Amino acid sequence: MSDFPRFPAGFVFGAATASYQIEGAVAEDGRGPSIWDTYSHTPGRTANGDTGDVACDHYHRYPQDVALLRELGVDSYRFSIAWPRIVPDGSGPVNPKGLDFYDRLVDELLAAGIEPAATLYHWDLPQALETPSSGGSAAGRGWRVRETAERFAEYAAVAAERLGDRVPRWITLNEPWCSAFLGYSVGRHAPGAQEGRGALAAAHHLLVGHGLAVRALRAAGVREVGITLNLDRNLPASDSDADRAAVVRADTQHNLVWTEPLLAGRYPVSEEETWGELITGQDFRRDGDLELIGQPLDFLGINYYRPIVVADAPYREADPARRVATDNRYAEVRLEGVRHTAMNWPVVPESFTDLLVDLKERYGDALPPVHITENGSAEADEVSADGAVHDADRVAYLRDHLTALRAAMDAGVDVRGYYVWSLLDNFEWALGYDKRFGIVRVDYGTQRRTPKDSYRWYREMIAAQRG
Ligand code: IFM
Repeated sequence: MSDFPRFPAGFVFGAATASYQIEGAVAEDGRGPSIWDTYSHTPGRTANGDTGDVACDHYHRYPQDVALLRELGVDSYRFSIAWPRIVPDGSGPVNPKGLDFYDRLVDELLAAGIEPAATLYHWDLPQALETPSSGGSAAGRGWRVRETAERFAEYAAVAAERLGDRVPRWITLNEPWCSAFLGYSVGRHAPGAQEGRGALAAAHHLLVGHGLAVRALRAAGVREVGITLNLDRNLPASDSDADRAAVVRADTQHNLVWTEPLLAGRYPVSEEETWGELITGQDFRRDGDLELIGQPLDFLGINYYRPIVVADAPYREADPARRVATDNRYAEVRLEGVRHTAMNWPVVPESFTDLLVDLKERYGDALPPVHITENGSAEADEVSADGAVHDADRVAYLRDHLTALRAAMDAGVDVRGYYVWSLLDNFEWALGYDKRFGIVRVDYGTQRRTPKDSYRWYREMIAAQRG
């Protein structure tokens, strides 16, 4: 017990999931289709053609999952609300049965003594907002257009109106980098577009949507409002000027594009050297946007998994039609000499400390209290003869990252909570069900849940804080 890192009284321990990754029941109780339904059902988009149609069947099994959380001893559970369950067409009529589901979930959590933390957007955009359905009221074109941000705020208001009396912590967006750049530039996430300018417009409109949703949530009187970013620790592959410049481009796109408007009231000074003419001629920004986006936050959510080693890879002028705003502006290099998880991500806990300390140095008092809203590892889990999953690598990952987090707190970063990713094995987006992040194993054939050794380690670690 003695090697558990120690956290101050009141520090929040939690576990996280997301709607499309666990719920299933995609055509039940009036839920509309999302861009992830369309994307995952498009041949060749996901590993093994996996979809979230059933996932962990959490929509029906949520009482069992809440019981697992209670047994784990967490203070808080971070889940996401599926926009297409609440407003199936993206705009227009609200679906009461969708709201009822989250109502039941929230009440079940509260009865178990667990504080709910709700994310409004974990990537499941109503399909009608990307591609209008015939007869529907939505205009379409996804996050490329400002109207989607406005519809998002309307949905936020509906959700907060119904759940805001019992859900104290609200997260507007999860990892907008993935929505904008993986979704509209690299094409590896829904809606699978490969555009340069479209991705930059999406990034901006996501931030506008965040700002509008903050207003809606505050108007509904919720207690705490924040946003979750997957900030990256970008390290140069060498000392060369070219690789260092590549780090500036990677930092701009992964981090500064979000943190500068959110925390410093400006767009990144390095945006022109990062995106060139894609950003200089932009017409999607409006007067007043920075004030909207930069409204004070109660907390900043940070998801951290790994550092990225970055090398120079200049813009490929040769193929202007497929200019993308991300992966041809730098290259990612494998970090040797450290363990890699099943995602092939390097395990470097010190980078977690450095990321947080650097953020504090850059933004000072403008950095709100931080919640680590995701951290965890996908491992090649095996079920032993005794039926257990002895996931020692995941245990080590969690222990070392919690220790690194504590080091950042000792260095002056105000961190208030930590949510492990994830409670359950789940649908890992384009990688399907092959990658397992859960501290609870899910047998997708039977839907049987088996707590892994990491679940027991986390439970003991939480108990040790209180004992
Ligand atoms: O599974 C994802 C989650 O949806 C968002 N953050 C990263 C996780 C692991 O890739």
